[in-house]
Amino acid sequence: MRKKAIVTSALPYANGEIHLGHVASTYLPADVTTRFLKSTGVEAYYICASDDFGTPILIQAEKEKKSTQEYVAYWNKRDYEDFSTFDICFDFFYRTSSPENIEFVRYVFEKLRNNGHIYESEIIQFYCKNDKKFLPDRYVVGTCPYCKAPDQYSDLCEKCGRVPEEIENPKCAICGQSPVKEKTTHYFFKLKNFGDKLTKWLDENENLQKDVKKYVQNWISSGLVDWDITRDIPWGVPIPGDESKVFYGWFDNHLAYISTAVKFLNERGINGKEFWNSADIYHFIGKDIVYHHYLFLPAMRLGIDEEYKLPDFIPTRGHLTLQSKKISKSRNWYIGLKDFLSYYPADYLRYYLVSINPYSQDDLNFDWDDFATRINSELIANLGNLVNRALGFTQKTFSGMIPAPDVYDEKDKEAESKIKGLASEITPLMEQNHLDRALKKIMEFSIYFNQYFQHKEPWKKGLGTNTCVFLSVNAVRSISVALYPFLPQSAQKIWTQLGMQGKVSDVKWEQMSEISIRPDHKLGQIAPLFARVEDEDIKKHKEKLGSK
Ligand code: B3M
Ligand code: ZN
Repeated sequence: MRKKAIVTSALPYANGEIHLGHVASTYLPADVTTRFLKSTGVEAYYICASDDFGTPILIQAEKEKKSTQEYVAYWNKRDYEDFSTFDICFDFFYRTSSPENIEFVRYVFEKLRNNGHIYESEIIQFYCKNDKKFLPDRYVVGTCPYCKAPDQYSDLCEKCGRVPEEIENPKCAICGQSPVKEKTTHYFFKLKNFGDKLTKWLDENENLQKDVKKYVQNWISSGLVDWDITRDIPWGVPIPGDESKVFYGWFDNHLAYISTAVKFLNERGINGKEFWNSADIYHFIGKDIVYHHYLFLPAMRLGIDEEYKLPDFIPTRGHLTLQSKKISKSRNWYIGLKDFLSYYPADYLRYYLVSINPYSQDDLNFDWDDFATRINSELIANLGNLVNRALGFTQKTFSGMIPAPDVYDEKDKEAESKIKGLASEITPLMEQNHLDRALKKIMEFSIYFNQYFQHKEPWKKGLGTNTCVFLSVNAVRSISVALYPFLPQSAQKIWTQLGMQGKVSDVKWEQMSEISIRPDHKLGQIAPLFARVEDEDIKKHKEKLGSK
């Protein structure tokens, strides 16, 4: 691992509100990882932007009779607010329609063209005579030529994850009529040029998930198709020399990872390009955009002579289902992030979504009852209980002053070694992206100390009481440090209740394994950390789903 890192999450389309499906697979894991990296002393920056271009946005802005600029500005602001409420802490959140990105995209295009990776070709495009428009991408629906799934957009099959070369049985998405075909000149990116280099990159990069690699390699060996990067629409990055046309959104959006990071860094007096090339690059994504991030993105970076290095990590996770059904906005089968956070604290959702989210392609399921059970029986009955018990007992019995420990018996020695070993137990899991397992370890640590406290029976005030209190309070401190990347607000509350100075976010990760609360330290003000999730409320939330 390098001492610098740039972390990105798939850029949200500036086209509708952020819901639980978005945050589970990309934003939350990326936020936890960045907080972790920072606390280990890595100079890490979490960079994101709204994805402003593309046909769906143009269609929606037209429907709402707004200018595209106005439309995307609204969602850029709203997304950022919602993310902030969820404690997703970007170092910089910008937009793909920024002047910096537009300039960079055009620069990359020119360089690719000079390097011989671009050619022009006259193609036949769907055209709707009724709407008098060319119909790229989402303007056309039809059957996927590969897996035969019906009702797929012409730019991505949601069933098999491939980008169809030509959709079957096409219909205009605006009016439903069958389109005709018209000639137009487009630019193509020679993806075919990159098969061998991509294979080599995939083979050599040990950090990429094996199962994802495997199916990407299958795509490569079954033959890559050159990529049409032009759109005959008025909303996008204008193509140099042919300004009536724009680039396809997937040509420009991932370049905003670079242009946004570089702008941010340069403005802080850091050389953005140098930083990028000496940092670990992480792109967190959901599995529906593997094709774009494992083929288009690296091929384009290879095509500009790796002027900006390829990603080191592309953590890829599955989709969230809701009550075991596919999320759908039109059927009101979704939960907006903003709504959710008006019912429960951010940390409840962070806890739940990390817990159910393995580092794999498996889909994960949000279930209201399971959410309630986990919050009540894990977060509250285990962790909240330990904090309250250890600190409450110290408050009551020692007026909040930590007593000096007496001699250690076997149990105490074991407890002490649990604290000292905590960091080395969790760190590898964090580094390997197994955030769910790392969180589970913290919860096991808390279970252990609940049992330890129970076993020592300090309320009997016998010999060993002081040691029990001393170690238990230090264990609570360890939990606060370890929990910080996952539940930043709760971690800080614990920190403050412990009477510690400053912010837990400034404490180094490794220090979770120190026993640094000394005798005579005074605790802060104690209060319950969490409130129960009530059954009646859960019932109401469930009833809301699917109703209009
Ligand atoms: N805007 C969102 C998606 O397809 C898309 C991601 C862009 S990442 C460069 O999930
Ligand atoms: Zn039409």
